[in-house]
Amino acid sequence: MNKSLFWIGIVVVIVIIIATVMSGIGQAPTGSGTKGDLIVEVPPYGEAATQAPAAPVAASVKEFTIIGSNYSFAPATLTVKQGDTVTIIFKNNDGFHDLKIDEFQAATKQIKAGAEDSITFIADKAGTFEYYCSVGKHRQMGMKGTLIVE
Ligand SMILES: [Cu+2]
Repeated sequence: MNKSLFWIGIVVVIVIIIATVMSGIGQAPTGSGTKGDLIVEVPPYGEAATQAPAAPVAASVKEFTIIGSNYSFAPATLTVKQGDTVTIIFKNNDGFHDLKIDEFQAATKQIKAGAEDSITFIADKAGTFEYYCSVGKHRQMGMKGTLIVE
């Protein structure tokens, strides 16, 4: 009697495991771990779970800090990938400056020494672009840099 109860117990456990696995396959990968480790080991579920976050990785967010002074930017070259969301934090060390990139309609405010402003844009065009200071003749005096979108 005890022995048959034992086997009924085993069958019940197996049925519960199968039911849990099947429900895991049927569900969209929500990423919630409420079903426990058992679900993670089922290949269709595991692959879906690792593919889900892959989409946002393709277009990444790049953040740079550019220091402005009389009359240059540092760094003077930035390289990003096409499609990247680019944020430039412009910190002005001395003088009165801004930072503009015409092709992406991106421009900081004109700011005093010690101030900072930032711009964010999507680098949706490949090529080589110039960022520059639009105050006075600063651009002609060399206050410019190169943005490479590859
Ligand atoms: Cu300037």
